[in-house]
Amino acid sequence: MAESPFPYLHNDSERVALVEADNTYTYSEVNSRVNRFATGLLGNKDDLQEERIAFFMPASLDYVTTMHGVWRAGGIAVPLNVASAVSELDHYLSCASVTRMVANAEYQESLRDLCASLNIELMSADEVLADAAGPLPKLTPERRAMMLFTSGTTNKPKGVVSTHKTIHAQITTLIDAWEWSENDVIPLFLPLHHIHGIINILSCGLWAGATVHLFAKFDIPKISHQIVAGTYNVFMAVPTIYVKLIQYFDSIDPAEVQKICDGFKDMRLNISGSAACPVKLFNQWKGLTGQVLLERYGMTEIGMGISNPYNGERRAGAVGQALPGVDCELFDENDSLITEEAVAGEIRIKGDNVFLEYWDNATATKESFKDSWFCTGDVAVLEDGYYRIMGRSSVDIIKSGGYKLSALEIEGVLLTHDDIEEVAVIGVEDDTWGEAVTAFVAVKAGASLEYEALKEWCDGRMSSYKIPKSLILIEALPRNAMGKVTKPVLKEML
Ligand code: MCA
Ligand code: AMP
Repeated sequence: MAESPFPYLHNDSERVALVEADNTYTYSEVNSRVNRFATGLLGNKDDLQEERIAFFMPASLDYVTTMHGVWRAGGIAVPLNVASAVSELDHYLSCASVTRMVANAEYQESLRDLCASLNIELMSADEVLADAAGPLPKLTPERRAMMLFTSGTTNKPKGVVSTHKTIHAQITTLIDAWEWSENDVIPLFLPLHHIHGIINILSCGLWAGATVHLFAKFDIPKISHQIVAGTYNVFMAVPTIYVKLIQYFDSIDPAEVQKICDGFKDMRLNISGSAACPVKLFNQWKGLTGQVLLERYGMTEIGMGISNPYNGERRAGAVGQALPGVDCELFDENDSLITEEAVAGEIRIKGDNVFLEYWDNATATKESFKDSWFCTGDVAVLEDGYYRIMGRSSVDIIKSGGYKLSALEIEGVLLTHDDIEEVAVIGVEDDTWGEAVTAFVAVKAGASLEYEALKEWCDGRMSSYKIPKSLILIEALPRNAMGKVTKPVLKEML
């Protein structure tokens, strides 16, 4: 048996844990595969001692096996974005000093050179599996368990490290708050290198003994088909997904739309998060499906912090109250606690749900805490007992379709283009993406640049969702007296 500090996977049973295409896997099948995988990873060691093991695969039995296998063997799981460009992967792998990488056969060829150059052993999940499960290490809750990469305001993404205690706190608060049970069936189509997919859906589902349907991507027709069949009772997504569903409804037969909406109507819960849910979208969804979206607020460093109530009023445009076990307060720019309602301040969070550290970056870790409060950089007000998010303190963070992007990271890549003299990237309000990445570019003397050519150039140099959605040519960037680009002026220009 595994000596895991927490029962991440529900007790061994014949209940279905995962559905992947036409295959179903019970909890006992998944558990025994995880134990064999952990045993294989260990080889002749008795504990991986926080070795960083990366994995590069879409939602699948192999993904779950790898994540839990690394945990049970005492390693740190480093799930990677399968849409990453090679240069981005290079950064993640080097930053985390990854030693082994598990990847599907289809990805291995494209990863081989990079892994060789970084001295990383590349293998498939099947190659790791031992014939039988052996003894596994006894782990304490304080052990580091997972590293996720997040874009901060600085230019390269940082590794956010959580311990088993962090993950336990992040899961259990949601199990209670959203009343997860083993009767739940949920589709999982979000990427599995972020909290939303990993904790809120996959880990909560598997902790509760629910069934999780795995999709490699957000495949609207396939998922709609299951919704019509009444397969799911819980649905969690980013606002862009609800927008895309509504756009899809406009493109199909109204009778079919009615069937899909009826499928949603019968669910016990629809959740929106990772980015602001516009009130218009909240109302549209309610009109179409009768579902009152439960909006919640979270961050890679804290898991979920604030949530509208499961039972009780779910307020449009608000994110609700602090979750049980999470301390949440607003602070002004002098670091003073705000005690009155309707005064905006930065959200700061304390609790077991808060991450341990940025990997190998003590300075960034120290700077992100004040008096042991984690400073989120998000600004909110408390109105009539409900938090409402007002925005972010940094213009250099963009939220596009639920992904947090660093404007500085994108600018850094664009500046390597031969024809670009200077560039500023901002997020512009957008009905589908929430914010759309927009690049203001001044070209070098005598040079010219077309959007399509720039987009093509970006392909392979950054993940596709970071590629600017539009290009605005400008003589010179507006700067303040200190020479710093004034991004608010660029926003005003639009
Ligand atoms: C895809 N594209 C995007 C995005 N996604 N462009 C901007 N922003 C995006 N987010 C572009 C592609 O580059 C491509 O462009 C075109 O759209 C179609 O790509 P495709 O992959 O087919 O799109 P999709 O499947 O419709 O993807 C949209 C999506 C996806 C499903 C909404 O972006 C997504 O899964 N977002 C969720 C991310 C997430 O889980 N975030 C949580 C992190 P072209 O055609 O030009 O090539 S935040 C978090 O975890 C915290 C803790 C929290 O609070 O939850
Ligand atoms: P990430 O660092 O990728 O986990 O993204 C976390 C960020 O997403 C937060 O700091 C917020 O800026 C944003 N976010 C998450 N949920 C919401 C929400 N419900 N409303 C507004 N912003 C949100």
